[in-house]
Amino acid sequence: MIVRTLEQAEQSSRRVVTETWESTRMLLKDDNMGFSFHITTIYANTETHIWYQNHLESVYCISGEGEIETLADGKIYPITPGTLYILDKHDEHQLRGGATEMKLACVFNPPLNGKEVHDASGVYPLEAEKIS
Ligand code: 9YT
Repeated sequence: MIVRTLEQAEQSSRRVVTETWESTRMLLKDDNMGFSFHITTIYANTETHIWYQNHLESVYCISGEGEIETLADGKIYPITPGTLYILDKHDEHQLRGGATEMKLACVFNPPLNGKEVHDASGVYPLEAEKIS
């Protein structure tokens, strides 16, 4: 069995920080579970263009508020605590942090290696560098 705490993981290279979000990757490909699990913070009043062409992702909102817009149809969905959104069609989207930062629990299939950040198209590469 594997046991990790968010507090420990945040103090290690599992914490990846960008301009609009940060994410602590608590469970990764190396753990051989077939998925990865992350606790992500979307900073308040931000917008991030995301398009996981190589991954499926489910996202559960623990706290805070924001919204997601799916670009294919222009639909906007509010995100509040208790909301789960499921990107089952590799949906290209804009993720917006609201007045308060959002804490999200995220699951990726296939699992991330550890160091992924979005490229100019909002994509994560299929194989990124592992955390050290
Ligand atoms: C919700 C979302 O996709 N945010 C971007 C970061 C991502 N959750 C990650 O890499 O952990």
